Amino acid sequence: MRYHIGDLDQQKMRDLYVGMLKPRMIEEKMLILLRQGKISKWFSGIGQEAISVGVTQALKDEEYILPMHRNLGVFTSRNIPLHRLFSQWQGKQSGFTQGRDRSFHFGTQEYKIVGMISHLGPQLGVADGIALADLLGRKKRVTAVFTGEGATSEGDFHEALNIASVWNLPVLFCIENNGYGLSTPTNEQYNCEHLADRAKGYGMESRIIDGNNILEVFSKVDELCKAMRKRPRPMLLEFKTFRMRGHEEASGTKYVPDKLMNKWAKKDPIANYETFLLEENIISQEEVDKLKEEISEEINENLKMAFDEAPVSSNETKELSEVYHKFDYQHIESKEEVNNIRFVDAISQGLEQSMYRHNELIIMGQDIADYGGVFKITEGFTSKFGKSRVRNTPICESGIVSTAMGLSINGMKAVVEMQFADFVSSGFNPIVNYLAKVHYRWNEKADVVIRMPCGGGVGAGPFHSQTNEAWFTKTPGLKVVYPAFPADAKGLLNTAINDPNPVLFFEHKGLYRSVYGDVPKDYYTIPFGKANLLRTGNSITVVSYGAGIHWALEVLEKHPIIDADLVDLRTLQPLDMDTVYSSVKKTGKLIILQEDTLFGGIASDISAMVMEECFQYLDAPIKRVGSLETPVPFAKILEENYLPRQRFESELLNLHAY
Ligand SMILES: Cc1ncc(C[n+]2csc(CCOP(=O)(O)OP(=O)(O)O)c2C)c(N)n1
Ligand SMILES: [Mg+2]
Repeated sequence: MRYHIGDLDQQKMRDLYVGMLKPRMIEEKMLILLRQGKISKWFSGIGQEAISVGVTQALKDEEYILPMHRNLGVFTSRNIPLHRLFSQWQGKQSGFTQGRDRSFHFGTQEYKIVGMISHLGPQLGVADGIALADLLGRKKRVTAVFTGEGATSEGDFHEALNIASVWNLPVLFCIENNGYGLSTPTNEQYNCEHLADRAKGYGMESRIIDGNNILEVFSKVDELCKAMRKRPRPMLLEFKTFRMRGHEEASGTKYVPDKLMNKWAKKDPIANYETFLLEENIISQEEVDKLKEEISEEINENLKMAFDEAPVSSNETKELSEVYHKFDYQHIESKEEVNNIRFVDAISQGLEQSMYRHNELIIMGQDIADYGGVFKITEGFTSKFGKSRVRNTPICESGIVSTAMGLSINGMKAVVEMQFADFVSSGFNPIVNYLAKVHYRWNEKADVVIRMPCGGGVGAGPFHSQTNEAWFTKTPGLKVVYPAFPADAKGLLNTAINDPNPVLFFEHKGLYRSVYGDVPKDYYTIPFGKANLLRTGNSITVVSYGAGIHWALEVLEKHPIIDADLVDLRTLQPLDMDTVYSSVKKTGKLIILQEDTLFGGIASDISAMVMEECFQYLDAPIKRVGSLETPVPFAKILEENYLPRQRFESELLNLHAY
């Protein structure tokens, strides 16, 4: 291996050596502990240390770095006390996830490290968001993110690079090409010579770097970072390296040809560099021995601390209370002056007033800038807030949701407009796995609202009509809001934007231009988790939300004989069951109407909870009404039969007569 010293001083060269030595020695210790059954899974980065260490040392402390599962050198280079890492791996309290997630699956604002989720790819989009926040704040910083060559096959890789290029974000995309993704060799993973060649397709620069040569890694990355801080732009780096151990320790390396293993063993980044430093008299053998002794002592002392720490205890109240970030709801009362406006105008107003209120709020979505969005909710916004805050995005839901996550990590707020709620399936992974779980895992907030124009009755067929709230009410960590009236829509949207938790905000398209209401002109908020009793009666409780509320109102008006409580849930998570329970205790009968197909929807859960809580008050079986168990059909006659409007009327009459 050839080393070019360039203008590096001797101290820096020693720092790079120590930087690599530490993760190597920790790993060697871990391999022993693994064999003794004292730690669980281990993903080895042996042989790849030069990349983690070289990149991290080229960054400034205040610059974010997003490592993967083989980047122990990132964590040690940021000088995290080792006992905290060891406690993390043992699932103990002073680890970064308090036993809630394993290995390298954590982040820490203290050390500006944002760890991975298992799904690999979303990490790249998160880096985009962090870099966007820096760029908008004129911070002149670089964000570095790692990926293996295997994960470059994920759509998230493509989306993140494309976004970074279109928006000129200072992200250093670091591919560690180590020959394998689990057992899959590179020739079964991609079909181009170098992954770096892909940069051209995205319109960005790239470099190929010898990932086993620490001086090359550090010098090149250092130079590129300096250039990117001056002139922000993304950069794709392909580090050529090799995975010297199994995917994880238990899985072995049987499928790796010996020849390959032997070839790369000769390129060991630490052994070669140590020889070089000794030969050049930059370090002496005594110093090497002493360094190893010191590191070994540090490891042993810190290991003892971690082993001495008691196992985590399980406290149900604590676990449940840390799924969501604490939100101090501030009630802002609505003033008296109102305008009679449409549902769609109320949302637009709430969004606009929130933009004035929160300078750190960014809106992202397809065609939302000058075009104003397909429903014209952000029409005129660019002239008020500029295109850097009202951002047209490429068509890449997953990448943009991840970008929103990154904005939040770096101190901003984001609203993402799904063009249609149906398309959220393309951004599903980061929502349910990243945003939803990040607070529980490592105490980080996901200050993101996802606006969901949803619902049927508009003759739009299977892919522009769904009301898919059940996909999200299932997932702890998300809040789900579903207003039925303009005034609620505005107040709840304002609250959603104030709330630092991820909120799915459902807006029924059928209500957009058909429902009017008196909406207070000024800014105000409405609390989550408070249902609205729209009508009061004594004989039946009707529970619904969204368009279902309007259908229920119609039917109840048609049948004045039915003396019903009508409960508009308004938010599905949190869910105001107290209002439902007290109504059912009064009426003794419950019918729940949801627009979505019935199976697995919120109506089923409400029904089950009422059965558990109010069994002795019930005078009739609880009735659930929903759409037919089919996709949403296009033709009017089919859709009318699909939707539960008519069935609701007959079921309500049945229940009334019971
Ligand atoms: C979405 C998803 N698919 C599959 C996996 C299982 N998996 C975890 S790591 C990995 C291999 C990754 O290979 P690469 O990106 O090259 O990184 P390396 O492990 O080589 O560092 C696989 C298949 C996963 N975690 N997430
Ligand atoms: Mg790999």
